[in-house]
Amino acid sequence: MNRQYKNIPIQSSEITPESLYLSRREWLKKAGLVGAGALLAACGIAPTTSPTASPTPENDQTFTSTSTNKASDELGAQLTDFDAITGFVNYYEFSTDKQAVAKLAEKFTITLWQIEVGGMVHKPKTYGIEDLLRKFPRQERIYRMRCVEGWSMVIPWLGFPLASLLKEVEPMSSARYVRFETILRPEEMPGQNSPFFDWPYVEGLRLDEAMHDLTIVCTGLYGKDLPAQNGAPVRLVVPWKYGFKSPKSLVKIDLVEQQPATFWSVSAPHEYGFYSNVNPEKSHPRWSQATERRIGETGRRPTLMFNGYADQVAYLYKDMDLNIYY
Ligand SMILES: Nc1nc2c(c(=O)[nH]1)N[C@H]1C(S)=C(S)[C@@H](COP(=O)(O)O)O[C@H]1N2
Ligand SMILES: [Mo]
Repeated sequence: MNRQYKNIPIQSSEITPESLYLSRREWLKKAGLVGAGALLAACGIAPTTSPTASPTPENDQTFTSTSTNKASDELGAQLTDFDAITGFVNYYEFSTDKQAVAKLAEKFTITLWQIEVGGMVHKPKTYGIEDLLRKFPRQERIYRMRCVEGWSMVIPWLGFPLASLLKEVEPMSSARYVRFETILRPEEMPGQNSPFFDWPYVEGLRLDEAMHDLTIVCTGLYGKDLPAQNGAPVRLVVPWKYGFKSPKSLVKIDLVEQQPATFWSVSAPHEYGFYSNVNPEKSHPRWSQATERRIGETGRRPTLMFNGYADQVAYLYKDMDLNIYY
């Protein structure tokens, strides 16, 4: 909690107001209003579901979303509850038990963090988190996160395009891929004592994927700094790929010539490829990827090609057979 960069301002105009983040019940409490009718009348919030549908306990747990505010993604889906985003996480360095991670990550040290950007660049540079926040103003990006395991969330991240950072270090023309390395600290991360994986967790993108505006360096969510369990102090988010292509706790970014090895493709090569674009038509060897469970919803919804970002990213793969390059 005692982060040195806690007081770096973010542009408030870019952040969704807190009222839009709170559950209807919480909002009512804060606003001192007494009933849902009063809430709707008082601030003109229109429910995304049919206005005649009566609220249920399940609805009450979800977050308010309207067509006129930013508290939904561009497909109109509501933000996932903060408690779910921070309480149900994949972070194998701590545990393979999603609900055990938050507690285990409580004392993770994130002060004096540095991130080294180098490899095939003209101006290699090491940034403290404070430098990053000062240099690259963070914006809110509401993205869908689709885990390869078949669940998904809608998360209001705070971050800035990775492209801004890469441009500053000036990639050489021979650079074709970007390699991401995360922290190795087994004394604070019990999962790193597991011999079943090759630590540290590493990932990679093709340079054009890395330069795409959707690809962000992420330092926060829900208008605040990242919680440790979500990858504090700095992670990557690549929304059209399965969640594991969004590495947490980044310490190193290298421009390279050859396609880099990645944590999951090393650990299970016939199950995970380098690209790992969300693709409902390409099954995982052990299960279908056609549908997903949106956390907070009942039932399943169809998974969309490139996680619904096809209009923005399909061109990156236009000459590729996605059954081979999965
Ligand atoms: N360093 C690291 N990054 C990681 C992981 C991990 O185990 N270690 N898990 C990945 C997986 S499988 C997913 S689905 C996302 C989940 O991000 P979230 O918990 O913030 O939603 O983080 C990814 N980044
Ligand atoms: Mo995942």
